[in-house]
Amino acid sequence: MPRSRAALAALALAVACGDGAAPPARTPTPIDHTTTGTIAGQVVVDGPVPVMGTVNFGSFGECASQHDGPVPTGDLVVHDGKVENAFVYVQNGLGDRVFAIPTTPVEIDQKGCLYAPRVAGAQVGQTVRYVNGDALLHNVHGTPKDSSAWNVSLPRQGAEREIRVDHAEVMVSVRCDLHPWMQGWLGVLDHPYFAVTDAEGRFTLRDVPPGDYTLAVWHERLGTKTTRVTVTPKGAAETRFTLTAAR
Ligand SMILES: [Cu+2]
Repeated sequence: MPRSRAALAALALAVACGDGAAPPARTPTPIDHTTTGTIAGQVVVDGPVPVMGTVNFGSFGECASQHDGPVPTGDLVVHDGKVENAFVYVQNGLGDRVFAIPTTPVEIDQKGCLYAPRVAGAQVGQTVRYVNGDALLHNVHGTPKDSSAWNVSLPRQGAEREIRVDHAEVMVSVRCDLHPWMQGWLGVLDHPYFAVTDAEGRFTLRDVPPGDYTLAVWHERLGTKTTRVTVTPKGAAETRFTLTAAR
């Protein structure tokens, strides 16, 4: 192969592999905010729900000592059938619209050897800032399937590291390799229409262009589900997801 062709091939390979750098900014599609509406709703669970376990801190007394008594694992927070920490997002229907990447970082703390929040969302290319609120070493190990993994060390209280995820993925698992119970989840989308349910299982997506959408929910223990929802001009669509606990 001539040298110039070899160089071109090497360049093409380098571009194809990527290096985790932020993709070039694309011009956002204009949205007519006078016609946008909302999608609101609630995530509930039908039938009996297993009792959430408690964290086994093992020999990590410096983690256990930050809490008064047993600490729930956090993977199944349900109050009267209302599901907290479910991730709700528009899965389909936005067409080829391009959305601006928010300049505000998503911040996730590590406090008492737990991720706070446990479930979070970010846009592709948005800064996600992991902060260490504990006076001990944590690492943050994210393992997306479609983007580069990251594994950053946060050796002391107040330390922080920022990452970005290159491709949409629901959900990305985030763990600390030192403390095996530490589990976080990051939902990454190429648009801003996602939310994590509150203690009442509620969520609201705002400024949604009129249209027909597939709305999806993800929960780490209760699985996934989709539903169809229509947003009329200035409309307020209301929906409800009913999940079932595995027997
Ligand atoms: Cu840790």
